[in-house]
Amino acid sequence: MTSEETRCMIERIGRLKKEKRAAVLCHNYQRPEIYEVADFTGDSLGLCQKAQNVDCDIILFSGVYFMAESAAILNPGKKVIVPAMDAGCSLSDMITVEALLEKKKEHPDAAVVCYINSTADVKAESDICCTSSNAVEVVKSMKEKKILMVPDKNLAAFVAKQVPEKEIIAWDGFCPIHERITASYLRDALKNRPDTKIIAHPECTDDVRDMADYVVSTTKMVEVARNDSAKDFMVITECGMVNRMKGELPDKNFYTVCSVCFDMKKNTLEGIERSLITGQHEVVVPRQVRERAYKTFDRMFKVSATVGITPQLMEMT
Ligand code: CIZ
Repeated sequence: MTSEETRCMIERIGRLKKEKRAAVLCHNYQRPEIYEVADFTGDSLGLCQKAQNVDCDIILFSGVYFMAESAAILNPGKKVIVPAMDAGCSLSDMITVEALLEKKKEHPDAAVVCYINSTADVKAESDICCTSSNAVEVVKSMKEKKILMVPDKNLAAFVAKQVPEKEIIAWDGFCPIHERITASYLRDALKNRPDTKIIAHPECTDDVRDMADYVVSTTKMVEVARNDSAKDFMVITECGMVNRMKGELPDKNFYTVCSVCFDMKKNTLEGIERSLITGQHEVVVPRQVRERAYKTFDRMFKVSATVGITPQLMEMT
């Protein structure tokens, strides 16, 4: 598409949003042109929470499936649609509800903490949900000593280091996008950049996390770069994140060692326009699952509110 065609499409999407009373929620990892049509850009939890307060009939979620499912769990009165039904998450697919039920039998005294990157079914069988912004606080808040953390072993290892008083049993799942980023790539990228601060995502492997100055969620990445007096940052996560950071903090320099999530990139402006016109593809979570999954979110919100964690969203004008 030429830049003129892109501009026209962005304008058409703006008109469709008004006509359909739709809000577009855009995950940080999306293509930069999608930021242009978004009402809010941020992490999955912040976006779902925001959707609860937005006056709209339709939520179009530009992200991956578990995110739209989370929006549907938290916003039962609104229609949730996605441009690409096959934009999934390999990490969330690394656990099934049947396998979780088996594991729970092995550890009947463990509390189950599920990462937001999981299906609604898995959330419904968990005690509490967490995100990469609040996983440490969520685990600390549990009364049980034994915690089964699903499905990301890297997030579990990150939490285990900070909460040694708990016995963490990690599910053997991982995000293939973050696992592809190795410490040796990072060392190469840092050659001749001695003053660069490293910001890594908790889904990265141990050796990458160990090299980082900050290990934080995508939401927190913007915040730590804003508050740190350093000028140069190396951002280690999915490649889309660095675009958001450059946009928000134009006076700082951002470099990245990143890997592309092709599922995230299945969303396009064309797909968004088509979805708004057709009202497809609707994400529906069966009521019984939704109600049980909602409780895991609700418990997490209570912990987040107690420790004062609030999502930072970029409101688009
Ligand atoms: O919750 C999200 O949006 C994910 C998957 C990562 C993050 O750190 O924001």
